[in-house]
Amino acid sequence: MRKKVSIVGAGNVGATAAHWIAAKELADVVLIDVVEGIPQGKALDLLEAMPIEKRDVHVVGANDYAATAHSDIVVITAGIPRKPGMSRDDLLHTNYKIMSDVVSKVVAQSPEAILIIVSNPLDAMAQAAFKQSGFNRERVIGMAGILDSARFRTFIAEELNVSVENVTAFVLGGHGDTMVPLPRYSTVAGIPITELIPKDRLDAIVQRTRDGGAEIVKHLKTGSAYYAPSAAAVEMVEAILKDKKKIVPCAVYLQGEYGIDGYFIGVPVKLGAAGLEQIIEIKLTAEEEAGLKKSAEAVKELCAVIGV
Ligand code: PYR
Repeated sequence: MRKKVSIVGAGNVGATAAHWIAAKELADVVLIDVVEGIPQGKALDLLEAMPIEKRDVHVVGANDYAATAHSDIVVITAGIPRKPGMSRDDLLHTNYKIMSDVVSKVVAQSPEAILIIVSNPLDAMAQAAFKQSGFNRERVIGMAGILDSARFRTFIAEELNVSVENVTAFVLGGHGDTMVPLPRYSTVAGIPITELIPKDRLDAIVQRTRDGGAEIVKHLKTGSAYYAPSAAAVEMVEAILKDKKKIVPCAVYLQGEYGIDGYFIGVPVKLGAAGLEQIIEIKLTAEEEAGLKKSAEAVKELCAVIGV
């Protein structure tokens, strides 16, 4: 039997995630949204692309969560995106209300599922979903680090005119202005980028990575990024469904790792069939550690506002 992935939120991120999952033939997909007709229409349209793409997966849209029953993974993208001039944190109250409602409905239908949280502000929304679901931490994982490091990798590949395949990069911390790109652990064909890119250029690339989401919002004006965010979420889906044991940066609930206790923050993890299978603790310099702590403080403040 094929695996089943439900995606909550049939906006740009959700619908594009459905597209990547179907195009990669990873699982049957259920697209859910409160707006009547949108998930049904987008799902049917995507389903009708399958003969052309030669992919045997079923795609269905619905407003009722009954359609999501017994999902292996539920990707939650529901919520409002930011507009120019807004920070992700400005979405806190609205998206928290939506997240609480969504998680209770998802959990009722799929008590065994793994949740991938995409809604912003990411780390606080992951925390809210974790608390509301009552799931263990292995089954609630936030998507941010893969997206942030993909932006970092893009800019490094452009700077050096090399294949994106040659570039690995790590970005830790919260998905916000306090994220912590780690040039020391970022390489091109195994060579640390600190050996390849002069400091002033590297500083500019790091800053552009931090502002990567805002740069897209500024262009789009009416919404935020969705191709790269959805591709990042689907990399997580694929790693879990295929039990790949893949090491990627994700937001997970820390219990003392990196000196942080009781909050979601982006760190390197191993993803496999059980979801979060391991948190990888790497040595950080004092400056990097301070960056991560500062990031955790920002997440803590947001969580305090919504009481999670
Ligand atoms: C981003 O583009 O970074 C979002 O958080 C959507």
